[in-house]
Amino acid sequence: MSAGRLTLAVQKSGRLAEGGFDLLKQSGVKLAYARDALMRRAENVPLDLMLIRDDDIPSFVASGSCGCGIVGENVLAEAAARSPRVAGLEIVQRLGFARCTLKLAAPLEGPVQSVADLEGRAIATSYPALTAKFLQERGIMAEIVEMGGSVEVAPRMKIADAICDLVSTGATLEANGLAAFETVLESEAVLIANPEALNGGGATLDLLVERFKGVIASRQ
Ligand code: PRT
Ligand code: ZN
Repeated sequence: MSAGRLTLAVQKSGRLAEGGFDLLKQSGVKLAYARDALMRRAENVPLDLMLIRDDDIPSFVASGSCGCGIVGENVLAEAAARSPRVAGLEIVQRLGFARCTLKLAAPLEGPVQSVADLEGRAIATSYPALTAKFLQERGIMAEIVEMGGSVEVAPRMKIADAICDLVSTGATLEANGLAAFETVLESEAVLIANPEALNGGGATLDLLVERFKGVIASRQ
């Protein structure tokens, strides 16, 4: 990490990577040819990208390995519920892409049709901390079954009675005979920063935010 250069954590590949690279490109950031799988250097701005899994972005920024990062609010909120250091990070700018909603859903015409019906049931999710917080706030006692992916198959496999998962078009729920009955969190990609880890790149962060705002405004 050379002095004066800001490090931005971006998802290596996936939905956030796509939107993040588009935003950087439209903001006029030119990336040098990739020699390194982990780092990409910008040619015309004192900025280096660190390419990692989205789930790792909050802790990389909170630890100061990166000054800022582009992450989904869903991943940020789950990490914040587990780590006070992540909870202390600030959202610098909402980015308006990768929109989705964390929802509770259950089989159509099954015994679970509402939040109250979750009492004593099992809920499969990749967001255990957010699900637990939601249930606790409503005084519901339920079992949380943590899954790394394919959460939508859990009711059919009798692993759980309901799920708490991300929804964008709703096609996955429909294909699995599930219906959403409650929203836990609305999410979009956000730019987060750690003011103590800017490495002298505060002006670069300001420049990025200004350019991001311009691109977002031009999309509306
Ligand atoms: O490898 P890595 O860990 O970095 O990637 P990943 O597989 O965890 O993430 P990825 O690329 O799938 O998603 C990254 C982020 O994109 C998420 O954390 C969200 O912030 C955002 N996002 C937006 C979504 C969706 N929309 C989305 N639809 N993430 C996942 N989905 C999945 C959802 O889990 C479900 O399986 O798509 C399915 C539902 O989609 P619909 O359209 O059928 O409703
Ligand atoms: Zn992930």
